[in-house]
Amino acid sequence: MTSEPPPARVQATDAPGQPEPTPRLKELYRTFEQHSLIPLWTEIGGLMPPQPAPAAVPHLWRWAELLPAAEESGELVPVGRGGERRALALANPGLAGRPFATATLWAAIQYLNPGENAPVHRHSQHAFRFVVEGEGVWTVVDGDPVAMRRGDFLPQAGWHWHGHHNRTDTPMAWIDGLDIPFQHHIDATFFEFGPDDVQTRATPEHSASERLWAHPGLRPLTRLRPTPATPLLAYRWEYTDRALAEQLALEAEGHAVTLEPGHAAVRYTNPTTGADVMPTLRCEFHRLVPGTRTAVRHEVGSSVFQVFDGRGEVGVGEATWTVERGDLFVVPSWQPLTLAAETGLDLFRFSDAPLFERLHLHRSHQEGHDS
Ligand code: GTQ
Ligand code: FE2
Repeated sequence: MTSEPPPARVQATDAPGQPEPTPRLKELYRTFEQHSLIPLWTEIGGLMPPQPAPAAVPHLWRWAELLPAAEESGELVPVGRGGERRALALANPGLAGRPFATATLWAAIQYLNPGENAPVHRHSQHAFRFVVEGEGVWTVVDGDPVAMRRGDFLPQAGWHWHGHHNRTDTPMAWIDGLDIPFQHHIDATFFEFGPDDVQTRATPEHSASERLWAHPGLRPLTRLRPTPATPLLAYRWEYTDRALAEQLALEAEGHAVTLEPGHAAVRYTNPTTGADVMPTLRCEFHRLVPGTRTAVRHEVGSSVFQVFDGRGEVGVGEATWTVERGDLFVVPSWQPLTLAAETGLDLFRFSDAPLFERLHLHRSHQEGHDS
């Protein structure tokens, strides 16, 4: 699923079982081209590989390089109507210069200077923000201002108006995740400009969405109908951190509650369904205790990880990297993944898994097990 030009036609003699490249056959191939026809027999290896063969490659972007690039953009590039956002997309080197982290996922670092506003717009793409450091920006979703701080996860489902404003005297950076490449490839994209300024400059501690929805196990009787995306606009670090700490504490007390020994994990969910926060994006948080190494896993679909805290070693496909706070890496489809914690290691993860599950295309494999 990329928009690259098609590869040059394989010559008749390149693939096994091909006919002799006689002048007559060459003439036939020219006829195919003239009539916009392509034979399956020259294409089948690329189109129907025995297992996923993603064009996207395993890749790491270091926070120590991303943040200065965003800061310099903050000095040189204004933010406003048209360009919409001062966001730098992670462009997978396997994806032909497109601003796509994987075949389906967009990941970017976004940056706002003190007093700046990112104008209001809405789009069919599902989005979220995740904050690895800093605070001071409010993202205003359908008029509801939502504070952004370290560790917070802020989903923004498609077709809701949103703008961002920095109300403090320090710049702020965060990461955006969206399903832009997916919606681009399937031609499902809609976009609309809103007012040039943000809808409100209010800076409440808690958004209306949190006041209505952020009470575990409790649901307003006026909101019993399931919605395809979460109505809760902020999942605060305080709760994520506590949920992970309690899993590990329970494990230490002998309860089998972790994903594997020393590996606690939670998924952000839609409180109206218990399913993923948005129809196209799965978002999770993982915590490894020092010295933990995960089993090697393969999964259909792709993921982006950001290191929230700690140091560790990551293996994706053939690549291994030492990672630290803020670093981002991608796991293309079916590439083996293993995570090893040097110190305690906290990782935010997002993926396109809901698409594959919905279409019954999901598969995973853990080396040593089947699932
Ligand atoms: O903040 O609204 O990184 O619309 C890409 C597209 C951020 C946003 C991105 C967007 C936004
Ligand atoms: Fe947006």
